[in-house]
Amino acid sequence: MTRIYFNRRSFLGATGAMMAALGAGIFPSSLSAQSMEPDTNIDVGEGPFSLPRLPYSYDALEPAIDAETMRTHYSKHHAAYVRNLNKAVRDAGIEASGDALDLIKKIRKLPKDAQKAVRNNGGGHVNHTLFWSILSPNAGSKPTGELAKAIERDIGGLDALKAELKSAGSGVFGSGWAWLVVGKNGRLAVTSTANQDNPLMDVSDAEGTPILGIDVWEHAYYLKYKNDRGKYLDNIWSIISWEAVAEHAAKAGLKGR
Ligand code: MN3
Repeated sequence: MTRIYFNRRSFLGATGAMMAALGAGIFPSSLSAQSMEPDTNIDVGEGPFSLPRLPYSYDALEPAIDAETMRTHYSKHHAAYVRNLNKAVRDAGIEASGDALDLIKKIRKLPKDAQKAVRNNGGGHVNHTLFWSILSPNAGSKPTGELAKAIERDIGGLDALKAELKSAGSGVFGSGWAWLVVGKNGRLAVTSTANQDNPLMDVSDAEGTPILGIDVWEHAYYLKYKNDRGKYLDNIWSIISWEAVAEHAAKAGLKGR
């Protein structure tokens, strides 16, 4: 089978210029890592997928998330998902662009023996790419505009949203994610998934397009919070970039009133 690998070199130039134009520290508002500048200092093996550069330093999200957690989470965990995803498509001879989101939407169509690896590692890659993009040391305190109106309309306000996401995150037994999604009806909803599942996966029970995801794997909080997942879920609001969430919401088709 022919393998088509994304040519990293060809987009480094264009993406570098784009990132420079956007200014450091701003993620393009796409779930696709393909449009982001790759971190070439961390080896993720041969293949179409690259690790998107973290747009802030490891200590930038202190005190909500400590530097050591960020370093390990990004350079070890996320990098391993990308490395293992590259290996999975290499081993199975899967044709893939550098867009992991495309791949995880059609897991059922992949060779049987590759499905589990793509589900776990493709999900891990997509989920963490979204996660880094909605965190910011310069986070605003509140959603504004259409997003704020939709949170009021569909969830009952910001406090209700925080409570629902905390409940969803606390309710995940073991590892997983709590999500704010835009449903097919253009409205907001809170949901959760186990492991590295993403609501956009064809194999997921959850539905919708994630615009805010909170990692509730122990590796996301254990060094600082130990077993207190609830405290981590309370503190994360200080570093949520509502601007980034609003950009994701617009792309996901959030309907205004
Ligand atoms: Mn994680």
